[in-house]
Amino acid sequence: MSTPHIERGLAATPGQPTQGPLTHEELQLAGRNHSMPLEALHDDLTPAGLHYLLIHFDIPHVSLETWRLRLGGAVADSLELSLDDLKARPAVTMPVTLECAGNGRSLLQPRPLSQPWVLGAVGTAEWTGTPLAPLLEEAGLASDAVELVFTGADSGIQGGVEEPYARSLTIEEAMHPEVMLVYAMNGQPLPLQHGFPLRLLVPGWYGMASVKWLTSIEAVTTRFMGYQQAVAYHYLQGPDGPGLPVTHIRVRSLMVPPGIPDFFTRRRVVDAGPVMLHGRAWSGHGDVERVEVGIDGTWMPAHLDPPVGDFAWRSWSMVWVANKGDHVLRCRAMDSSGALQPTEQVWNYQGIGNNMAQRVEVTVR
Ligand SMILES: Nc1nc2c(c(=O)[nH]1)N[C@H]1C(S)=C(S)[C@@H](COP(=O)(O)O)O[C@H]1N2
Ligand SMILES: [Mo]
Repeated sequence: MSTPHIERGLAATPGQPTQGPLTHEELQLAGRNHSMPLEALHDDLTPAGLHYLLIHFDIPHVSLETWRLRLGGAVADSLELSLDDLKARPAVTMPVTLECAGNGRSLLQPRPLSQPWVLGAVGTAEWTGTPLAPLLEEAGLASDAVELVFTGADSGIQGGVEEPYARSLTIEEAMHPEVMLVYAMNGQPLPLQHGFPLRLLVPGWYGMASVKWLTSIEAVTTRFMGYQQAVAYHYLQGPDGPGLPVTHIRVRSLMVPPGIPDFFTRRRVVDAGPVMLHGRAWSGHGDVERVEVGIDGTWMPAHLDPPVGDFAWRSWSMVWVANKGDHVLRCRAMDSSGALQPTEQVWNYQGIGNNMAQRVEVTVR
């Protein structure tokens, strides 16, 4: 079977940017990893079925009977914990906005070949779990431990390297009180696709840090050099590294596209008159302090509601009096670190952290 209008194979070297049409490989990934429909920005919390999904390899099959979390390596006392052991520990429930570092990738020109996100690789769920720091204190980290390596039950090949999905945090990063081991999402057991039975949650960081299907935490005395840590997730200008590692979420705002869509093009059609524009804004570098809406290039401040939580988005709104004709709507946020979303693309080789202000084309009738 062939798909004549979709480029296959030849140009599809992962990571290599292209100006060409969407490839078969990108379509395969886009079909597996869905985004959050932007109309879900209406609600404080994203239902699990609408929350974006990113799975590098296959969803691993984990049996609860045999599953244990192992905490070992450079520690005084290794721990082996069942899910019941973890649930018996102090529990915290917290809304957290997760965003994939590749959100906005497909809008870059040229387009880095990977999961071709448009803008919906984000969601806010209420996560329940137990804080990590007390567990680390119980295990007793060795004085020469420098990092903790978090490993998932899933594995595959990326960049020619076969490995389980694994990421590390420095001891200091891992000891932050908001870092948790979570077993529930929106009050339900963690769904299979979101990491059942247990995942790490690193609020404020791009999603890659929140390792799903967690099986082990290992204290190590040298920096972890796994593929997802040392090769992937770097801000680079070309194929050769090292570049800066990707960590916290860059400030971003998104709007619910107003009016109604055309089925195929998704172009918006809006009736003339007052239109309530609204959306959400978030940042992993500080509080969102300002959101502005651009109407045909003129920026105006939006009204901000309080954040849903310390590590979750806040909603914004603005009334637009829409006149007949074609218009371009944009939104941009600024956070307490002084970072402002750019209006032009800031390109990088892996298509990471593209927080360029959203653009919505609208026809007012
Ligand atoms: N074990 C494992 N953890 C993982 C991943 C993965 O492929 N395997 N993907 C990461 C990435 S890149 C993101 S953006 C988030 C996505 O979390 P979600 O699917 O629950 O939204 O999980 C992270 N944790
Ligand atoms: Mo991601």
